[in-house]
Amino acid sequence: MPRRAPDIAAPPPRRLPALTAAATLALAGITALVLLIFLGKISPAPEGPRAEGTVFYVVPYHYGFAFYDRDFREVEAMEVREGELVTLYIVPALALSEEAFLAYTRRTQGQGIRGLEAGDPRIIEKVVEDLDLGNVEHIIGISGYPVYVTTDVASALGGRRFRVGAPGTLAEVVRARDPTIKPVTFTAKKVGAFDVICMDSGIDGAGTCGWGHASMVAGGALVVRR
Ligand SMILES: [Cu+2]
Repeated sequence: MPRRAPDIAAPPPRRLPALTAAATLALAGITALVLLIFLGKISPAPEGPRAEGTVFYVVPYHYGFAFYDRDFREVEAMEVREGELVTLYIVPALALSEEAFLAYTRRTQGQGIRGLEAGDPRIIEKVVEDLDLGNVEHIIGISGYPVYVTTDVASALGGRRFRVGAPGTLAEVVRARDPTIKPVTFTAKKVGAFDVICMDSGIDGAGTCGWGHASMVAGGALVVRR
């Protein structure tokens, strides 16, 4: 009995019309999405620059403030234009390593404070005393602006004087999205120069950061230009 010759002709391609239609539709969808993102109609990241506006980092330390722009360059004052949306990220100096924190403290020592002259070693002693007393937080305010942010670094310190395994630089803390960072967003409606201060926590004028609290005034640190 002769064997049947194998069928050389390839079988007709199987058609999957439903699948093809679905793929075409998906492709069209992706194309439309990319087009919308490209045209700026929708934003792939809702927390983009539009939501936060101009960014500055504010580092409160015992007993003063340091200000940085978006690129972590230190600035004397935070300068913005009238009507601009501004976001300040408050990064307490105590969120950083002991070394970095003490470097900020030496700024205070270099200026002198509360009758103690510049360079007086007792200034650092007073800071350490405050840390041991639990006077570790600051309340950041801006005169004439609705800014009132209380830091929460105590939880990161966990009862210790300095934070264990803390990052050494502001940029590192920010990139790690450290939980000690507190944001505040506002619109610069008023023109002028405004002071950044550590607000009193009680009616007696006491603060949360202790001995040098009253000296925590950065005069004209927010400048709003027309
Ligand atoms: Cu303070």
